[in-house]
Amino acid sequence: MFHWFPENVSTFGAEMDFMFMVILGITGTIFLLVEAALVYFVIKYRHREGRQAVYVHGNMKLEVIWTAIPFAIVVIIAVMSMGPWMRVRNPERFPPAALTVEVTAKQFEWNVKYPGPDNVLGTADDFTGRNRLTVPNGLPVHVVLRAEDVIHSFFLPELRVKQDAVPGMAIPIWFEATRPGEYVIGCAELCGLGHYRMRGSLVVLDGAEFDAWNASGGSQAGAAAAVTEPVALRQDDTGN
Ligand SMILES: [Cu+2]
Repeated sequence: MFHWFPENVSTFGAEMDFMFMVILGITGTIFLLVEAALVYFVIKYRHREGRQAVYVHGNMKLEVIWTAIPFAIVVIIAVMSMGPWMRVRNPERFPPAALTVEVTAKQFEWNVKYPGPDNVLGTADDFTGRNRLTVPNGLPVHVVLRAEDVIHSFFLPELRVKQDAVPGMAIPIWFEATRPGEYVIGCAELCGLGHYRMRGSLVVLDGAEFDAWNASGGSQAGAAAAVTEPVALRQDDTGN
């Protein structure tokens, strides 16, 4: 097994990785076969004095075969992906949220709006944070993804989450972390000159630790708080 992925700390990460390996196995095998055939034919049919080219009009049988096989492969991949895709991407099948936050991408930062101790977004105890998303471990978290300016892509490599943030849209996603720790938030869509520094941290806290953090309005964000201290809720950030 290859170890080119970051450690998986997502409940659905193993399914994602499995599908990735299945598709890579199929496409990788076909790639090797095609390249081998290419090299073979380049050598076998290389120029030789006196050899005439042969005119081939087509071969119905071959064409049917090389259309039917890829079609079957694509259908198999689609059927295999359907379950994981629906579980991860269909809002109607999201597990009930323990926490729902709004993440708004803009050049070049991630702004997070938390519901606060009452766990309801859009109330007086909401608070915000910048470039830092703090969530509880082992509980489903919903994120409503927005963008202020251009298309960004919200990427949590360790959680196997990647979703475009599109201006004018509120896109729901979810994930559930399986281990406390600090992970990466990256922007996976070239969004301007500062794209490379559009990074943040996903902080996964144990239940009690998260509750304390949440009850204090995000003020105990830990040692890294100096960099990404929650800022006072600004009216223009909320869009309402
Ligand atoms: Cu971006």
